[in-house]
Amino acid sequence: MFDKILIANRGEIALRVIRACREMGIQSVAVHSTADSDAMHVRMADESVCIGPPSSTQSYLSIPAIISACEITGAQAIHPGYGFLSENANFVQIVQDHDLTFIGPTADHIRTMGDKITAKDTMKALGVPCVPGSDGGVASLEEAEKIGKDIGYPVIIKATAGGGGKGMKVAQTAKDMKSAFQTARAEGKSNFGNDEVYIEKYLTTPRHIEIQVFGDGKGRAVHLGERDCSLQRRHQKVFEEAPGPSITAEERARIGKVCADAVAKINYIGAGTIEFLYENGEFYFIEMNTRLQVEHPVTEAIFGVDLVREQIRVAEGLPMSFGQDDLTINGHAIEVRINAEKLPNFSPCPGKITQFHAPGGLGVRMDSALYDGYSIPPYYDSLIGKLIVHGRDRPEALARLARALGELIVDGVDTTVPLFHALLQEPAVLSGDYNIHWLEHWLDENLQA
Ligand code: MV4
Repeated sequence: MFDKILIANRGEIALRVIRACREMGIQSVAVHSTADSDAMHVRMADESVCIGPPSSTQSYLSIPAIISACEITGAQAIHPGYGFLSENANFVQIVQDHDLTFIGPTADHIRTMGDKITAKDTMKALGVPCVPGSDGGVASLEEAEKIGKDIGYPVIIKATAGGGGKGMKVAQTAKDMKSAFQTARAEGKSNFGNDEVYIEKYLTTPRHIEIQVFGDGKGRAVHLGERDCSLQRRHQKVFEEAPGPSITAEERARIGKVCADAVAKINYIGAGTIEFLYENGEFYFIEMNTRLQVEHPVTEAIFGVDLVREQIRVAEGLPMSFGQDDLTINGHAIEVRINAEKLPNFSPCPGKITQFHAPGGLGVRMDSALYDGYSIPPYYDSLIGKLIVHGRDRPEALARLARALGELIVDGVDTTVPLFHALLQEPAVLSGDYNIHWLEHWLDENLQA
């Protein structure tokens, strides 16, 4: 059993992990940059270590600094949270070389899923339905043009090392192929040092549906249903819900079993998310994330489980505390991401919080590292809180979200809260009838102007 865990992260997710540790009787170690000396995660942890200057590359991404912090404090394991080093296979290898435990998947699984072509090949072989397209990488424009002809336009060219929408280009017709192919390759090369690309049929109006999976690393795995994360702007999710408003119990059981069986077969350990595009009743695999995700609380709400506790348990070699038959859905949950950003352009808005009041009451969870008088530093991402509501059904969750947003006070900086008040007036949001493009279109018509 671990006595002490180091959390290689900051903000609300660091608090999330510290809370799980405390409930399990495990000591927590926070690490922080000099810009975060007064941050809530430093206050809330049992111990803290300053690991470097404000720049992430010299602090939260500094592998030597984090390993040293473990050695200084005697922490036996590292929880990476999300972002930063959470999907860095090289880091996982170094952690293990220092006889420490990485609370997450193996370096091999992270590497496999980090390369999108290898991930797709792996999932396809495991029986997971994928978007039709090239069989592996496409090395030449001639080959790309032949594939375009075979599968039919529109197609999308994706960099195998891509992420966050970078290195992704749509070719609407054969005429667009040359420039799309060359641009995708060039972006892969410049952003990720890898110009390998693959091609898929472009789905025009899908939803983004992701399946939460969890494995014990010994061939047992479960699924915890789906989240619909279609409401996003520039590949940043802003509103997530579970269960997905368009997914039936039969579809969930079917795709869920496919995903759980797939990760069981590869002895996957810990939390993972299998991302799909969902269109006309079909699921198409696109990517797998080998980490705990920002939006995990909506899944926790409807299943009544603590995913971080389970991550720590399986990292210790213990079994998961539930099997598939123990997992039943209770009600509906919605998360909105509160960012310190100024509308309409979502420009980052760091600064001093003059007043903070988190909403509460039945079915309300606010994960945030804010406090009165805290200064949001300008060096990190703009997520300052997640408001998660849970109701017996979707209408109740929506009403609770409106009520809780009304109670929330964040003064001193601009936030994305007004966006959510506006979205809760929209028939498409109220009915759940949206896709991955809906929010960007709505913003064009209602905010940008
Ligand atoms: C696609 C697609 C349509 N067809 N693949 C965007 C980021 C990366 N994770 C995959 N992405 C997409 N892949 C095919 N074959 C449309 C997108 C996409 C998208 C996906 C999920 C959520 C939001 C999105 C916004 C724009 C494009």
